[in-house]
Amino acid sequence: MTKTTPHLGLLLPLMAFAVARGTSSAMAPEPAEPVQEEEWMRERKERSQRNREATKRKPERRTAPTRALQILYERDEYAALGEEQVGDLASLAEAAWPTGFAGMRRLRVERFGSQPTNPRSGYAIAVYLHEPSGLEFSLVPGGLLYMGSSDRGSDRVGDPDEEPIHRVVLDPFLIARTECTRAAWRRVMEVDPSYFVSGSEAYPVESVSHFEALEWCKTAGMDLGLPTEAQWEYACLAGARDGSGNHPYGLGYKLKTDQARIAMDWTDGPTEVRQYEPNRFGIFDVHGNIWEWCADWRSPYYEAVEPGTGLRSGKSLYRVARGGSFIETAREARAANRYAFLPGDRRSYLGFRPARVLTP
Ligand SMILES: [Ca+2]
Ligand SMILES: [Ca+2]
Repeated sequence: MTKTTPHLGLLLPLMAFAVARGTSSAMAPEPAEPVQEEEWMRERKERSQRNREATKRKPERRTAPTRALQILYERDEYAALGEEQVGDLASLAEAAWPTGFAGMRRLRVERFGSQPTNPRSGYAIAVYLHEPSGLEFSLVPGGLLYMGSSDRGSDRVGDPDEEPIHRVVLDPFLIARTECTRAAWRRVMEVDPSYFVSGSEAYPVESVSHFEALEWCKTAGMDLGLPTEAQWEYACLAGARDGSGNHPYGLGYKLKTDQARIAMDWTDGPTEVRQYEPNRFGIFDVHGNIWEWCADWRSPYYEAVEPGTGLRSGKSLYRVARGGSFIETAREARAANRYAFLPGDRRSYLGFRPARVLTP
C-alpha cells in the first residue's frame, strides 16, 4: 500500500473552470494528450492550492448566467457552497436556458456523501424530476476529469484500453440518479422487454439494445440521451481523482457486496435500484446491478473527443457499456473499466441510465 500513499492526500476534488458554452461547441476535437502521473499530481497540488484560496473568498453573485455557472461548477468551490447558494445558482441556470429545463422540475438541493462528523462535507446537488418518466436526475458539475486508469503495482487491475490517462473537460450535465427502471420504461414505452419480469417495477429495465435505449430517450423527450463514457466516469467518480484511486466510488475493485449489486449468480438477477448508498453526486448503482449503455462507439483513448461532452465517435462495431453488473466481480465494476456490446445486443444484465447536457 505504500505505492498508493501519496494518492490519499490527493482525494480532494479538482477544481476546473467549465468551458464557456458556445465557444466549446465551435471548437474542433483535439487529440487526447496522455498525462504523466507526476504531471497530474503536480497540477492537482497547484489546483488544490488555488482552490483553498478561492474558497476563502465569498462566492460572488454575478448576473451573467454563464459566469454564475462557472462558479457553480468549479468543483471544490461547489462542494463548499451551501444548499441555498447551490439553489440560487441552479435557478440562474434554469433562467438562462428555460427550454432546456422545461419538464425538468427542481425538487430540492440535497447534500450527499457527508461525513457524520462533518455535515458540511460531501456535495450539495440540485435534484430534478423528469416528469414524463418519473426519474430523478442530479445536476452534475462540469469540470476536469482525468479519464482512465494507470493503476500499476502489485494490485494492478486495469486493462490496457483504460490507458493513457488523459484530460477531458466536461460541461455541466444532468444524469439520472438511478438506472432507467421498468416503471420509468413503461411510462414511456408500451412493452417492457425485461427478462426478470418477476422483479418489481423498481428493477432496472434490461434486455434493451442500444437502439431501443436511444428510442426510449427520444420518446421521453427533453433531449434525453445516453451519457458519454466521460460523463459516466465523471459521475461515477463523484469527485474522486480518477479511476485508479483507492476510493469506494473511484476504484471499484475493493467494493464489497454490501456496497453494490455485484458477484451474484446470474439467476439471482438485478435488484431494485436505490438499495445501496448513493455516491457524492447522489447517484445510485453506478457500480453493478446492470451494465449501462453509453453514447460512444468503442475507440482507443488516444483518439480525439468532442469538447464539452467527451464523446468518442471513432469507427467501431461496438458501443461502450460501463459499471459491471450483478454477475460481475468488483474488478469489472471499477469506474475506469470499459466494456462493449454490439448495438443490437440485448442482455439481461444490460440497461441504461439517461443523461443530457444543459443545452443553452
Ligand atoms: Ca449499474
Ligand atoms: Ca475492461
